[in-house]
Amino acid sequence: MFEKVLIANRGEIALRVNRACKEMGIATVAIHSTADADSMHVRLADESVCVGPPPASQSYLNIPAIISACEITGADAIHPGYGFLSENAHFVDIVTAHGITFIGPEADHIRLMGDKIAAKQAVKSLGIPTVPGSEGALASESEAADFAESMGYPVLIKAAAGGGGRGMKMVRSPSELPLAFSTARAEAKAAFGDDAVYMEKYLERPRHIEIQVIADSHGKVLHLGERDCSLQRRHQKVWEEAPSPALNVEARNQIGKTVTQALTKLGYLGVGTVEFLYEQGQFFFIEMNTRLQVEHPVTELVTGLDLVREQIRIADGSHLELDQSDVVIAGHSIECRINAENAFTFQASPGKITDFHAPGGLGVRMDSAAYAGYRIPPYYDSLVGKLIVHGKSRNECLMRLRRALDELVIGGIETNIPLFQELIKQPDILDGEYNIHWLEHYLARRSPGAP
Ligand code: MV4
Repeated sequence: MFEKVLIANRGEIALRVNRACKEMGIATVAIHSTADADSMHVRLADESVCVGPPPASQSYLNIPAIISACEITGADAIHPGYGFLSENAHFVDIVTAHGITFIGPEADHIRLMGDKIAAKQAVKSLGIPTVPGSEGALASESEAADFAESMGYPVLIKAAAGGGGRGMKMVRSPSELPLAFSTARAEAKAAFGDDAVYMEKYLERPRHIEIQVIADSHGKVLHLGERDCSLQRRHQKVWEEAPSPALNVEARNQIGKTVTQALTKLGYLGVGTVEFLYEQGQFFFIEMNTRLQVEHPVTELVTGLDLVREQIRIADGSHLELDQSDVVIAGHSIECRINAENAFTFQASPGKITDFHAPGGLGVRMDSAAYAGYRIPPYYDSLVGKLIVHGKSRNECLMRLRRALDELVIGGIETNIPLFQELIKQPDILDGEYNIHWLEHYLARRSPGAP
């Protein structure tokens, strides 16, 4: 087993990885920017190395500095967390070339899934259902028009190098197509340096359902059920739950089997998430994420598995110790992403946290690097913590979440806690009746500027 792991991240996920390492008897190295010298992730790790100034491009994305930190401290593996370098195939190549283990998928699989056109073609050929659309990149506006005509409007133009909602253009009618096509191309070129775009039938009211997978280096691939991440604002997830209120055991087992068979054929390694749109009982692949995700705790709470420990064991060549029949989805879990932002305008609210109390009790987990006196720097994302709750039933989970939200204290900054206190009263939320547009629709109707 690794003796020392360098955690190439910050905030709550750096603490999450540190916890798994400590439980496994592995020493840890934190990296940090000059803005994060007083951070909890630095205090809790065994050692720390400053890798650069506040901008992430010069610190948490600074590959030479991070490799140097590994060599100085003698770390034998790197855990990238999520974001930053977690899906950077070039980084994986460099780490590997230095004789350091990257705790994550192989570079080739990261590269494949980063190209949304190649990813879709690959998973389709492996039997995963995809959204009807162009087979590859659109060669011209007239080809785009022909495709849209044959599928029927509305259609969506997506960037091959995009993902996560970046570089999408919806087209409702033939007259909108020429401008949408040229704008999508130009924006893709400007944002990603690659103007390749593809087209899909636009699904009007789907849910976002993603399947968690885990694969060892001995060919065993398991699925750990799904997460419903339909409640999003501007492509940022706000509330995630497992299992999805929309799936039954048969639907879960069927899509899970399709996904594990495909990823077995692909030879996938590590944890991953296969994202689908789900509409009228059908799944349509959209993207695959080759990293540990922010919302992984809801899967941990319903399966009882430690996903980070499993990532580390898999990277070390260990066998997954369970079979698919041992994976049992027990009870229900919901995660609320607590952000430092105004609950009505969503304007970021960095600054000093004066009071901090994390809720506790049975079935309540708070993953956060915050503490009273901590100053949230303005350079990074606004996530202050994740409140994750488990219950035997969805109803028990909701009751516990309501209680935990009332117990949570974060003073000195603005947070979106009031939004969750509102959401948990909405009949559609209580009934699990929502799709990817529910939250934006709800927010647009909310009394502006309230309270
Ligand atoms: C779609 C879609 C409708 N039809 N594709 C947005 C992010 C990216 N991962 C895929 N996205 C979408 N792709 C087809 N063919 C609607 C969305 C979408 C969305 C998806 C998941 C969660 C929230 C969303 C919000 C708006 C649009």
